[in-house]
Amino acid sequence: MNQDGKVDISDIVAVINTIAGDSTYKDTADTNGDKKTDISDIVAIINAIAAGD
Ligand SMILES: [Ca+2]
Repeated sequence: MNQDGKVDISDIVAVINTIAGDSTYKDTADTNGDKKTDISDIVAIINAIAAGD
């Protein structure tokens, strides 16, 4: 999500920052592709981490 090649806690932080108004990752924060950046994207990241991606 934050383009560092890994899916980890830093991606969750990036989504939280995006929801809070930080535009740094606004183009990539929509992890699950539903056109919104919200808690569902954090869940998607957690699922990806849990799946070992
Ligand atoms: Ca989303």
